Order: sequence, then C-alpha cells, then structure tokens
Amino acid sequence: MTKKRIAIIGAGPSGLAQMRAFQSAANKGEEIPEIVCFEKQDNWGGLWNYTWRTGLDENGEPVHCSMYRYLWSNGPKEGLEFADYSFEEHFGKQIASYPPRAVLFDYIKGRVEKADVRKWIRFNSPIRWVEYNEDAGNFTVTVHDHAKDSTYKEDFDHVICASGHFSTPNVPFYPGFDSFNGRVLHAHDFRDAREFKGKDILILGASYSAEDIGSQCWKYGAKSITTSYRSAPMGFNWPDNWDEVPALEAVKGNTAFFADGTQKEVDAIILCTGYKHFFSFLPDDLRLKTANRLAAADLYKGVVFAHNPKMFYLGMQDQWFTFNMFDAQAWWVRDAIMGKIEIPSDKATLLADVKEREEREEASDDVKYAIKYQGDYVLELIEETDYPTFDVAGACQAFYEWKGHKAEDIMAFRNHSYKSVITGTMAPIHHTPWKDALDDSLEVYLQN
Ligand code: FAD
Ligand code: NA0
Repeated sequence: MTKKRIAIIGAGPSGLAQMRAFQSAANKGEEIPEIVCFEKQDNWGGLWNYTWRTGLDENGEPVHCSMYRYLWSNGPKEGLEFADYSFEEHFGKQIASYPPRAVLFDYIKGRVEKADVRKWIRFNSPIRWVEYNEDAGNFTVTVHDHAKDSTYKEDFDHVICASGHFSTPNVPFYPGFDSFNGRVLHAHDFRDAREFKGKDILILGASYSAEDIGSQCWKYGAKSITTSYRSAPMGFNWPDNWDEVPALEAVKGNTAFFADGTQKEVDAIILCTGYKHFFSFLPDDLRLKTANRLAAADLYKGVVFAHNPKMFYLGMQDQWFTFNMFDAQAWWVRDAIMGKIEIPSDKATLLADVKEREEREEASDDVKYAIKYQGDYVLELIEETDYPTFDVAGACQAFYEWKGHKAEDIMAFRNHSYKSVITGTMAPIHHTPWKDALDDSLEVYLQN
C-alpha cells in the first residue's frame, strides 16, 4: 500500500507541533505518512520569526510577522511550556517567567531541531491554492517555489492548515485618517517603539496589542499615550502620561475627537484593532470562516473541518493556551489521520459538537471561566492521545495569578514568577524589572 501524503501549511508553532507529533510516533516505531510542510517564509517559527520588514517581503509576499522589537511574552511561560520539552531541558536551567521573543523563538526551535524535522519543510514556498478532488478523494495543492520561481502541483490525502490568524490586519477607517498630519499604522506594521520617543500617540483598541504596544511606547519614552476603546476600557492603573478615552469619532489635522466630547493633539495613530482569519489560498468549500473566539466555527474537536473532515485546522481559536494547545491539537490530528481516533462520518454529529462548544463558551463572560474552558479543551484532547499529560489546572492557576498581577500594576506584572507545571521548579524573579530592562536580547535575559 502506498503511504498517505500529508500537507501542512505553515511552519509556525502549530505546524511545528504537527511535525513533532508525527516524528514522536515514528520514534516509537510506528509507520507514519509522508509529511510535507510548506512555509512561505525562509525560516520556521511563524510570528516568532522576527523581521524588520513591513508590507511585502523579499519575494513580494505579504509579510507574515506581526511581532516587534522588545516584545516580551504577554503571559507567563508556565502556561505554554511543552510537556515533552521543558524550558530546563532547553536552557539547562530554569529561567524567568516572561521571556522576550528571541528567547521563546530559541525554545521553539530547540525542540524541532532535536526532533530533526526541518528536512520535511519546503521554505520560500507559499501555498497558492488547495482543491479537493471529489472523485479521487484527495487534495491538489498548488505551490510557488520562490527559489526556482516556478509553481507546481502535488496531491495529498490530507491538508492541515496551520497558517495562523494574527497576520492579516483588520484596518478600520475613521473620518480624517486620509488627511491626518502624521503616521497612521496598524499594529501588524509596528516594529520599534523608539520611533515614537517624545511623541503623543493615539492607540485604538482595548486588547493585548493596545496594552502592549502602548506599554512599549511608554517604556521607550513616548511623551503621552492615549488609548481609545470602542466597547469597554482596559481599566488598568495606567501611568500619569496615559489616558484611556471612549471611541474615536474623527480626526482633523492632528486633533483627535472622542465620543465623550474630549479631544487630543496627537503625532501618530496606531490601530490595535485586531486581525482577520484570512485564507487567500482556499476555495469556498474548504475555507474556515470564524470570529476570533474559543469555540471556532465549523471545527469538530476544534480541529476537523466539518464540511470536509479530511481537512484540518490548527491554532484557529483565540488563545489563552498556545504552544501546549497546538501540541494537544497536533497529537489528536495525527492520531485521527493514522486511524487511531475515529471521526464521526455524519456532518450533523460534527456540527453538534461545534454547537455544544459554542454554547458552553457563551455561558459566561468571566475571564477565569474562559481560561478554564480552554484548559479543559486542552485536557480533553490530550487524554485521547499519548501526549504527556500535565497539570493543566496548575497552568490555569498561573494564568489567574497573571491576571491578578496585571490588575495590581500593569507596568510590573512581568516581574513575577511562577512554578513550572512540567518540572515543578519555581522560576527565578528576573534580574531587572521589566520597565528598566531595555535590552531584550537572549544573552541578557539568561543572565539570571
Ligand atoms: P503563526 O505563528 O502565525 O505561523 C503561521 C505560519 O504559516 C507562518 O510561518 C506563515 O509564514 C505560514 N503561512 C501563512 N500562510 C502561508 C501560505 N499560504 N503558504 C505557506 N505558509 C504560510 N502567544 C504566546 O503564547 N505568547 C505571547 O507572548 C504571544 N505574543 C504574541 C504577540 C503578537 C503581536 C501576536 C500577533 C501573537 C502573539 N501570540 C503569543 C500568539 C501567537 O498566535 C502564537 O504564539 C503562535 O505564533 C501561533 O502559531 P501558529 O503556528 O498557529 O501561527
Ligand atoms: P489584538 O489585541 O491585536 O491581539 C491579538 C481590539 O480591537 C478590540 O479591543 C476591539 O474592540 C478593537 N477594535 C476592532 N475593530 C475596531 C474598530 N473598528 N474601532 C475601534 N476598535 C476596534 O487583537 P484582539 O482581537 O484581541 O483585539 C482587537 C493577539 O495577539 C492576541 O492573541 C494577543 O495575545 C496577541 N498579542 C500578544 C502580545 C504579547 O505577547 C502583544 C500583542 C498581541 P471591541 O470593541 O471589539 O472589543 C506581548
């Protein structure tokens, strides 16, 4: 019998988790399918693969990276640690709880280098199109090989889409943007807070990007920060030069006008207005259409596309849990593909599962409820595979404490540390308070 062929779209944390899942089965002596991962960038790591570029990349593709210089993890690393590869195994010691991007990139890379899966990845290879062949029951994938500047097609038995959903910016228009006397940019194109040193900046949005990009600009010397919310304020105890105001109505020249009748002179506007699930390479019958939520639409068990169960999606949910949730999903998808887990054959059953997840998510607006909801999901999946189980309740506890630390002091929450749920070791307190730590290099971070 010929081996099944599996296409993975994207070598970010989700796609890498999928490769590690298959490799771990092979390591145990199991016969695994042929794996081909297509990655449009020239390296792995997804969003964690930083680039200074914005707009189009060196190949003319939309730049994937939404990360920026000086970005530190916004949640404790104890909530995302791989159960099969601890921070201590990677760094040879326990490290502080909110690693900068370069440190987390190194950690992600370490596990897949050890697993030796880079050989499965075709870099500089964006997927252009995926088609399902009814007759053959398989997929034809069209790929652009930028190294050769040629496109080609290959057939696969399954497609696993792990292309991320925090890369295509949601960019609203407000009256006066087109004649604003300064820069208007989306968070996706934000790269270096020092650009805004000494400036009055306006940030639209009230979620993680608004909070963190505002904090970066504050840390690196912006003159003032004004964050404008559409629905509800973030409500933290902001520093003196930070105001939180209601919705923006319009700008005129450099003056921004808000719904409460107040106004503010600003030099730049940063739109922290979120991202779109955007799959330009997928036809209508395979394309996921969902909001950024915990129970993503149309995904049985959060991973199987109900309208074509040979197609899978990883990491499409809104995220409290990240790396370990992608692992839980990847191990589950591996076992479904390898026939160890059965996917119900009728669509009604698949959609009923989705509906149940949606209703359970909608049952409460409470943040702790949402964290536990996603923790329960991670546990549900890992209980059905051989992914090493771990103290998910302990990871939820780290998230609850993190929320409390943010409420206490939003500019100091990263000075706290938590206990690893994988090794049981307490993380050290970082050697320098976050607001004073201007050098975010791996070498400096690891000096504990
Ligand atoms: P991505 O990381 O987006 O990777 C997707 C990959 O698919 C990319 O490599 C991309 O090039 C590739 N791809 C896309 N389209 C194609 C195509 N057509 N063909 C081939 N390849 C393609 N999470 C945390 O846990 N902690 C944090 O501190 C944190 N900070 C974040 C900060 C920002 C600014 C953002 C936007 C997100 C942050 N996240 C954080 C969440 C982040 O979503 C996850 O950590 C993780 O990167 C998601 O992994 P992924 O593989 O699903 O997607
Ligand atoms: P994100 O903050 O980029 O995080 C993504 C926000 O935009 C909401 O507040 C929404 O308001 C607002 N918004 C949307 N459209 C708007 C409009 N037309 N006018 C005004 N406001 C508008 O995006 P979201 O979706 O959370 O919020 C959109 C991801 O990036 C997260 O997973 C986060 O964890 C990650 N991230 C991490 C870090 C770090 O780790 C930094 C940044 C981002 P409303 O009214 O819809 O509530 C350091």
